[in-house]
Amino acid sequence: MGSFVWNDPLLLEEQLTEDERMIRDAAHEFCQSKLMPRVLMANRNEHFDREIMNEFGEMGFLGATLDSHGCAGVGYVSYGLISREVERVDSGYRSAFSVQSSLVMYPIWAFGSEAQKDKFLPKLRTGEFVGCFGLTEPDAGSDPNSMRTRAKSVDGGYLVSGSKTWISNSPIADVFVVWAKDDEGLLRGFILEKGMKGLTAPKIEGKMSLRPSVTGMIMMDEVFVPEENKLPGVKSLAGPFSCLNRARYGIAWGVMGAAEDCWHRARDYTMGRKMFGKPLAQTQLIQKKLADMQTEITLGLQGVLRLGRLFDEHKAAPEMISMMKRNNCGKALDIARVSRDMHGGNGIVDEYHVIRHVMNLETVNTYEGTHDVHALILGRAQTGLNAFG
Ligand code: TGC
Ligand code: FAD
Repeated sequence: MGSFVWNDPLLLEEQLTEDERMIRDAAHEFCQSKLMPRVLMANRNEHFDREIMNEFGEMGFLGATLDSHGCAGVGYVSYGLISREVERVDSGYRSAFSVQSSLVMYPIWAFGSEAQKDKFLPKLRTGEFVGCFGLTEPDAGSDPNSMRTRAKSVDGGYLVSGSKTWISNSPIADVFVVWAKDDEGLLRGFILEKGMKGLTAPKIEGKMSLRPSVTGMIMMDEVFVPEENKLPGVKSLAGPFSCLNRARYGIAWGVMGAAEDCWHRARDYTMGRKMFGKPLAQTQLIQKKLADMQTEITLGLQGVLRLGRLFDEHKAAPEMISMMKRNNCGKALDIARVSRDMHGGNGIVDEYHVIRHVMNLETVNTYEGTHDVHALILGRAQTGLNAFG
């Protein structure tokens, strides 16, 4: 019989290639030494340090799966491993990384013209430019097809009008990938640039979740967007959804990092804290909770590893991604809440970190398709009956 590794029960380590382990180790070292020391005050002050984007760029994280314009061209398991290390620190930092990579660089790379790729990808890769992705609107969240933003055809381009809300990075963005319907009602993607007349991106204040990430609106009042800034390769919701597939996959890995942080902190805390004359970790109830965390995280990681391999073989289906995004976000949120409880009163103090993960994971369970919306996607796929609309 083999031996049991408590923090890697099914030996994920052995399932990774040498290159994947190296990328993971470099990401772990960077995140713990550069991001972790900043996160407490960033969360307290609701502040995103813009410099982090340049540091991500130096590490080669941004657009890492793309294979042109200086991007690293790594596989999807490596992308997932980076996401897990970043979110082990904070979901807000992972948000900044995944929006730039999967929701801004990917659509330009996949649907953009050569001129668009040459103009935007190099600066997005280094973090010199920050990008954002505008799909959600005040009255179109889970149902993006009901969006009101319109791109009216005019001489030389389009006049784009409408408002997007809950947009990660928009207040600090240089590049805005915005989705709008054209005169024929077809869904199109446009690259808006900071400084265009009629374009503003006010910050949303007072978030109690994802505080180290900046979130805002995109207000567009007849913004003239030249023809050359339209993404030529998109004319339906399949465009933005193909970006969401990648971001949701990264989230499914990322939340396992946040969950692991909560689990390890709960184990350390309950081993060190004595109540009724013995360590809390020596009680049956605490051990059951630790065993549940260990099991769910192990299964969740095996699921995303398998999905990552399928991604690299071009066999990943959207429903597989819905399953892992939904399961891993829901399980991570449960684990964070239980870890908070196991820390007793200390669990509500930011210096113990778990309450921050609880607050963050409330958002992660909601964005990129809510927990219930992914259930409906899976329900539709297995019954053939559409519960939407
Ligand atoms: P439906 O009829 O299902 O599909 C319309 C068209 O889209 C295609 N499609 C997909 N293509 C690729 N991948 C997918 N996952 C796809 N899902 C759908 C579909 O084939 C069809 O194509 P075509 O060419 O035939 O037109 O559309 P519906 O309107 O019934 O959609 C329903 C539903 C619920 C599936 C969908 O609207 C949904 O997923 N809603 C959730 C919305 C969402 O995820 N929003 C995310 C906003 S961005 C964000 O949250 C970023 S946070 C990032 C961060 O900070 O980290
Ligand atoms: P709603 O769609 O109004 O849903 C409310 C509730 O109703 C949910 O519980 C949902 O599950 C439920 N519900 C909806 N439809 C059904 C149904 N048919 N049957 C049963 N229940 C249903 N969007 C972007 O475009 N870009 C971003 O960068 C971005 N970043 C974000 C950052 C943060 C911090 C947050 C909070 C959100 C972000 N979003 C972004 C938006 C996010 O994707 C939406 O919040 C999400 O899709 C849900 O939409 P909604 O908030 O309008 O909720």
